[in-house]
Amino acid sequence: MPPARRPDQKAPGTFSPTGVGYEGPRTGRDPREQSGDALTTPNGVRIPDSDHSLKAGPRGPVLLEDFHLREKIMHFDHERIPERVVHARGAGAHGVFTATGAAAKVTRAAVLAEKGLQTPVFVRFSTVLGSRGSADTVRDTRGFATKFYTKEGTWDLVGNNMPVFFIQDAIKFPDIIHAGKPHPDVEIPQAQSAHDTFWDFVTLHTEATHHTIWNMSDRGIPRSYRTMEGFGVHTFRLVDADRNTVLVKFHWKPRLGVHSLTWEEAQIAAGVDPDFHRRDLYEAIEAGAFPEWDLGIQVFPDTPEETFEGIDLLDPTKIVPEELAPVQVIGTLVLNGNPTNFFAETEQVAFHTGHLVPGIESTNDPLLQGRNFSYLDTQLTRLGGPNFTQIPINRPHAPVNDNTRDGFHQHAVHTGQAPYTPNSVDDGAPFPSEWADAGYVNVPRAVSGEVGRTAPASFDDHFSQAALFYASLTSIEQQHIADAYTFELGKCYEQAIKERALTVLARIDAQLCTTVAAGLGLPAPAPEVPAHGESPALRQIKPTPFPIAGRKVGVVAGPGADLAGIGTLRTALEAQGAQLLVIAPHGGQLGSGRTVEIVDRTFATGRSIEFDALVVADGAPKDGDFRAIVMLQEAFRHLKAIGAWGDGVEVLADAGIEPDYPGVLTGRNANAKLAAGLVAALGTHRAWDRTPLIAASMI
Ligand code: HDE
Repeated sequence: MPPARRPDQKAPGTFSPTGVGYEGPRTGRDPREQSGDALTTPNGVRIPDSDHSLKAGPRGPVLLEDFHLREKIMHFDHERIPERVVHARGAGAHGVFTATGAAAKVTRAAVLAEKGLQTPVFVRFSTVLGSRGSADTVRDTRGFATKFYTKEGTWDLVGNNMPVFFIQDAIKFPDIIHAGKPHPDVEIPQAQSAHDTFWDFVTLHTEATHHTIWNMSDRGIPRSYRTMEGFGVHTFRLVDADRNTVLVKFHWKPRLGVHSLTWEEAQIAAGVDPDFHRRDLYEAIEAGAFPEWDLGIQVFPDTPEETFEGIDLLDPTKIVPEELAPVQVIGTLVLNGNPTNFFAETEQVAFHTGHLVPGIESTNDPLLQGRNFSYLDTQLTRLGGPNFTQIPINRPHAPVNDNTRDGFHQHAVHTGQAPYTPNSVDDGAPFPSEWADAGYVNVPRAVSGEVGRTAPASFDDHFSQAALFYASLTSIEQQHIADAYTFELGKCYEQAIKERALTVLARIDAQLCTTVAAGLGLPAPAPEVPAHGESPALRQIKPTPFPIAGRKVGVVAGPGADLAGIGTLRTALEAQGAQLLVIAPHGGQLGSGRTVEIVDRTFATGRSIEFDALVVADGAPKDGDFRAIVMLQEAFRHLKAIGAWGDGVEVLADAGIEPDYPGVLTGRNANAKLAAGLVAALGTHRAWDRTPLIAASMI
């Protein structure tokens, strides 16, 4: 028996660069950060010249004894670490999570239960398939991973922007990812699902059907990270102080609403601005338009069957419609800080589904159980060893006294002699906690069953919820899905894969199958759609207007433009947190004296994809510059609000846009009425009633 704890007992101190109680990279000062004015070597030796290598005479040769040259190049040679095997492309932000206290009924986790408690967080958004340098706006699932630095240890909620996954068992993860990644012989295509191997797999392995239709929907091409929902996907178990349990699903609901790009916009952005989402997040935070989400839970009784209304809660290919189990808000996330250094924070952050705090537990979802293994394992290769929790962005904000020792990149200088328990040498420290303070103490549950590579029978239903999803959407969203399947399957070469994909669509919706078959020039198989419900909550297009903070309006102007009118519009938009950018034929400024407008974009640097609305100013050039015309036509085709005042309507006419078309706002002056119309139009995201016009014309 180790000796009892003495009142003066101290645990062996854990030294780390910032030590226990570290408050995060934005507030803490790491003594090992760069300091002093002088340029030095990594060892702190001041150097007079880092521009020329040490040579025998000005024409060389370079001498081997130039240790500064070798040190500098050696470090550079090793600047890269392996990119994430999935979710390599991402963007991160700091923020704060505030609990409403509503979760106190179901969990003892302070981060969720303690009313008003503020917990620092770091969030990383990502695509899945592309490499680190790939474009943001490709059609793909998006990662939505949140690290909560709670006072009870770190909790990671590693979710996606879609509530279901391609597979029901972690053992299939390498298969789906190998199928989705570029073909191994040529490494083409980058960051795309529109190729044979992806469609080969998802049509053979039909449990992928539900996730695949989410990818083919507008959710696969978000407008912004700020306008994405997030989902924990799996069912988790929450435990209260009396050890009562419930099962829950986590939802992040964006305050700005859920919005997407159009497919053409996404494709243009991938070329014109591959950093579209990364830039949007950064700029919104810099502008003070802090993105916000409510965190909600769907709560289910923790029954032995682990089902709710017949839906298997352990099947990650299934949702529980919000109409059956409403999402109850338990807190709010605000992202209010950009990273200081991309590599140190966004690249090195390491999430893990097994990072759970007291009051939040895993379930037997076989996908989650596999993830609980994978996320630790992957960091060994990616971050070079087992000490990655000592990297600043990964450090817990709770005291750490873990008895782990040594290993690659060990930063701690541990004191004491007995990193084991029980011990008497260090007087027994550190000490195990009581249940009330501790994590990883599962509520007792009976487990039994025959060993076997099996799955529940309910996991065989692969189509009913894909059918439910499609049936729940508006006709505009449904058309986008048909367009996406037609495009993606049209990019496949193997006829057999296209035909097999149609047999899958025949089990989702007859009209969808017929439309895609027509696009591919193939016969549509007979429909076999299973019984399914509907969940209108899944729609993105909703009648209620959304806040417009962070939206951008471009005003096409020129040397003779009505600058006072531009000022009026800017004031109205900025009052709502939106931004006005002036677009002109050349850079510099417009006007003179006290009435001056700085040109934000020129006809050369501006493209329609950057703007949520375009307005032509009175006095804008009427020279038919094709770049201005293309910009307006694209925005019009993408259902964006279009406006003009004064003789700006002539420029619209050159682009084939008439004042009476839906979503077109014109007026004699840039007055309050035009501004209010613009604000209202931005709040609906797009002029959806223009859809039939666009479908019928080739503008
Ligand atoms: Fe991941 N996933 N995943 N995943 N995942 C990774 O971990 C894995 C799954 C998700 O911004 C990797 O640190 C397996 C579902 C996000 O750093 C890796 C399985 C969901 C991120 C890994 C899944 C996710 C990852 C790669 C099947 C949504 C990015 C680098 C059992 C709920 C986190 C890393 C970040 C990253 C494995 C399935 C979300 C290899 C084995 C389901 C958001 O560990």
